Amino acid sequence: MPAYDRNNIFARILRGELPCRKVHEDEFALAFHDINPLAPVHVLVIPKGEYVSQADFCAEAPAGQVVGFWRAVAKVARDLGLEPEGYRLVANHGPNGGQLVFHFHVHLFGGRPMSHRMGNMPKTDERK
Ligand code: DGP
Repeated sequence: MPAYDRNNIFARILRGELPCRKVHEDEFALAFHDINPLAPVHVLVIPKGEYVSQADFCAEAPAGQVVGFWRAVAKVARDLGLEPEGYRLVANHGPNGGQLVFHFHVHLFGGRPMSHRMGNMPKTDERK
């Protein structure tokens, strides 16, 4: 994995240097709509801190921040009304995982049934 780049896109969004369509913000996390949505709801949740990946985040972040981040993910899903029908969480890790932005983030997909083909990201026209 690369070292953390303080000028990656999500770092710049966190600093307010680039705009985003914000869904939620608290002391642990920022959530915003993905620029290229793959589902009716496609939100990214990122921790406040310099973490390249989920592995980096879990190894390096204080325990309270890890808990706070994952609670924020759950809150976003709940607040967007996704709980009753369900949703999918994805965290891409490294090149084989398809990670493009090296600031740890969780994709939250909802608003339609997801495929069982877990190896692929959902496509906009995908059906069950
Ligand atoms: P990943 O492959 O897991 O690293 O996904 C990166 C996601 O980030 C991808 O779905 C597109 C999204 N993205 C990239 N640049 C921007 C941006 O400037 N704004 C927003 N909102 N999303 C972005």
